[in-house]
Amino acid sequence: MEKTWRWFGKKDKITLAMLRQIGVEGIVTALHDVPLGEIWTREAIRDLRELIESYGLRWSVVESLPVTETIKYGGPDRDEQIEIYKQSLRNLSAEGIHTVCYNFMPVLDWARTDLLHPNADGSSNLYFSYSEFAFFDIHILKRKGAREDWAAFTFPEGVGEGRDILAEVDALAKEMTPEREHELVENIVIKTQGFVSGNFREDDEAPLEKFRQFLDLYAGIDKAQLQANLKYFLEAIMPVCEECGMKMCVHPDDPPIPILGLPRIVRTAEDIRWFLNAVPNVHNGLTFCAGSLSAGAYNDVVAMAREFAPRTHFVHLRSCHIFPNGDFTEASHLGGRADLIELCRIFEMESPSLPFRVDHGRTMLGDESRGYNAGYSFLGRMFAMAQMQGVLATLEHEKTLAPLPLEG
Ligand code: DNO
Repeated sequence: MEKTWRWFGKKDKITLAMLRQIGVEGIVTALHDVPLGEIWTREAIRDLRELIESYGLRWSVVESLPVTETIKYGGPDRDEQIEIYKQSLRNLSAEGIHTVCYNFMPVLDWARTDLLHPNADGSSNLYFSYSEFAFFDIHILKRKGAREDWAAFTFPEGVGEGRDILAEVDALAKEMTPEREHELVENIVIKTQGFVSGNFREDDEAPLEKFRQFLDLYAGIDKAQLQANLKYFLEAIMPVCEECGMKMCVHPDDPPIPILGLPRIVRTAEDIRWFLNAVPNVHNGLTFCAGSLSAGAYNDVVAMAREFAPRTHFVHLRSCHIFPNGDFTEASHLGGRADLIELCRIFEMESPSLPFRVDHGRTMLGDESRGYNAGYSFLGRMFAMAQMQGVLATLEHEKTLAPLPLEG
């Protein structure tokens, strides 16, 4: 597979010169300065592409070309926004970039409650606590219907047995400090969203108010409607994708559970089967994010990789560990539920040129004070990248070994 790395553009503290030294071949990036919903011009794309190429690297994947909320909830200006999207796709293809990762998650791009959850060895990982997230929903966001939704929430089979989220939220409310409340808003709305989604910015003054307005846009939008809107979007852009050889790859919902009363449509094998069949075109594909999928106890990640490899255009290598109570954390790239070694074998067999990037990674050895984006450390990700390079080199080596004799 092609070894790529998510780089956040000229402002990223991790430079292209650094990436060259650690075995990166391709860059995954976006025009982060273009406001949401505006055309990515050929000039701006070329500018960034040439910068990347001047370091001996290539711009392999766009992550993300954001799909604006109006396309997701089916607002009055969605056709206009789809036209803009198509033009950006044409411009990217004219500059030689042919893989685009996007997501169809309403409002929130991804969610964690703790960005520096300590590991026993002194490093830290991202973490998702159901009770803290429910606390945020009920007491901080004060979403209408939140308490009822959490009262009805059930964990998937095998985890969270006997857990009473509302009782935990009430206990949390007694011990909550203004600092921890502030931190939860930072973690859920600002630090995880500011650098990726375009809906929220790091300097937003009233992020919760904005959040509520976004949520209101989805009143009455259920799973079937959101699926219909994804199909509408994909059918509209497929002719352009065919014409210019563009591979679209939707990112799974992270975490793969229903949250904030919003519909989620890329959580399970059944969901993925649905959207691949709804628009049965090879240009309509998947970002196989092993991390997002492995956070769902119902997902057999290896079986899913086997089934969906032919329609996978981009791979995120990351693995989650689910605790018996249902909370999850991001595990080592050689541990957790995702079995990244087997996934490398499956995807390498499918296509040796398929781009992958290590996703997230530990925060370690001083990463925490260097101002990197949440989940995108340098040393932690480099460590994970080295582990994956080792796995891939081993697989490559195995191919050249003479087969063992059948007997003896
Ligand atoms: C988080 C990322 C996501 C992803 C987008 C793709 O770390 O995996 O932000 O890039 O959802 O559109």
